[in-house]
Amino acid sequence: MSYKRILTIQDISCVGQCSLTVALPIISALGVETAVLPSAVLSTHTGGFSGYTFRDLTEDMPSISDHWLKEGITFDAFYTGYLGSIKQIEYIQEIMRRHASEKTIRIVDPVLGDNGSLYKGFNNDFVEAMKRLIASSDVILPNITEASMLTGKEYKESYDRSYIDSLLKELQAIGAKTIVMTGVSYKPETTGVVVFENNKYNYYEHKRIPKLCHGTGDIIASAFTGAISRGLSAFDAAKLAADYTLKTIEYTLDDSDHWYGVKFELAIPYLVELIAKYNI
Ligand code: PXL
Repeated sequence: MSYKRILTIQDISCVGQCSLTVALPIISALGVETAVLPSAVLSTHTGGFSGYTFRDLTEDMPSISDHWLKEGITFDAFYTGYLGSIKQIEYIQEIMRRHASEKTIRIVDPVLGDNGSLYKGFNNDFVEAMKRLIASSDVILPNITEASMLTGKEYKESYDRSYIDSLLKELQAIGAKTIVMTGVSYKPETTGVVVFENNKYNYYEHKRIPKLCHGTGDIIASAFTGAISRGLSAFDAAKLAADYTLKTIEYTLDDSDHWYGVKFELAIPYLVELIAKYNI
């Protein structure tokens, strides 16, 4: 059985069920060694808590990478999420060059915002820097808000296929290769994920639960990263990740106090069942 090691670069939100605290368990549960490079440490995520702390770890990155270089450490995949500074994005591009092998895939979740607005602390310069990271990646996983910010196109809540096609085209123009667009919903009862690869559009449509849940973007990107690292195609990895994410929301629905994240841990046995079906 092949065994892969990936590096994920995103923040530690100490409380809040997002970024590294979901990526590490989910990718590990899929049977992939998960090394981490924390971009920042926050007391909580920024989506609904106030007064959170924020320690930027940008300047730790070069020396961590220097040590890895001495040890000859490389990774089979990189997966970036929430990043702490523009300078950090430059360091990450260098890290991706230094610690790659020929087959390494670079997965970028361009974490910028949701529901039509940027997350707190991000601005236009940050969006521009994210575009540069996208140009040097193999797979990106934007939601519609992120796709609209990256392309400068209007954010729409209801849309048709031609709007999605125009976002995909513009993302390609900024250098995106495979695009996995999350939260694409053409009808009120369903949502799904678009996989645009080699100019081919595929859509996995599934039930939509009309509730906005924090952290689900990180959950779908983490499950996708683990599954593609195990050898699934981008479309199969996206399907597995979408099915798992839906289940994490279902486990959380009956608890209105649990507003800051989803109970993804309860659905880990289901995730393991999903990957086991592939016999890899
Ligand atoms: O889930 C994305 C995310 C990750 N990390 C931090 C965040 C958010 C979204 O709000 O605030 C710190």
